Amino acid sequence: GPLAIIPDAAPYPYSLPVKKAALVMIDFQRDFMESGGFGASLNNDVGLLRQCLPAAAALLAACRAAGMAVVHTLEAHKPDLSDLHPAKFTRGNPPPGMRIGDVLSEGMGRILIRNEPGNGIVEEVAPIEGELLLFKPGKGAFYATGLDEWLAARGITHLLFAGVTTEVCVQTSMREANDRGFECCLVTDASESYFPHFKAAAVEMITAQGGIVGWAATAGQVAAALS
Ligand code: TIU
Repeated sequence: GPLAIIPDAAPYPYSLPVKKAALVMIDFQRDFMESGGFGASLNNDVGLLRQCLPAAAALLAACRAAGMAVVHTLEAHKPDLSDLHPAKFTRGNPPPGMRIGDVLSEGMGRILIRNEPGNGIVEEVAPIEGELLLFKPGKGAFYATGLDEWLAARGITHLLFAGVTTEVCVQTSMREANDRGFECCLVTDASESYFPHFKAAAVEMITAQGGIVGWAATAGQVAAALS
């Protein structure tokens, strides 16, 4: 199959066998990215996160055009909370009304619950027919999702990562993938954090030491390699 090369990837050129690759879009959900959502209710600036949407949409379009597999994840729990550990439920001592499963608002519904309005993917990067949509109860995309079996069944060896937030769910997922033997590349401008210095540090620690977790490149560099 075709081999795309990203010569300017950090820390050195990244080779992407297009038919053995998937784009993993992490948690582009209204909960984290829209005003009135869960992230905003925790005093985070969702405008910062939204800065990655143009690059994320361009990346998604380029990968679709190349015929690459696409996976979307949502941080989401079952309505009965049976997949929610007490450690996650109680972390941070959230007051009643602000806990996972509570109703945040009429518009957003229950916090981090599958299929609630706030748990939908923002329209700029919404999934289309034929793409995998995965609910994930943890921060990493491999924990309790079946993602590794899905990728193995398709012979996928290379993963491009985009999404929010860079240092939490994106980095955790990329580290999980790296330990499972995938060649991973973070698409830096298609990922954002509520804390710019955390994003910068995450990119730096992923690519340090010869790419100890993987590579980093921009959406434009990926699109150029795929065109
Ligand atoms: N998707 C994801 O990163 N979930 C988080 O909880 N991130 C935070 O940065 N809090």
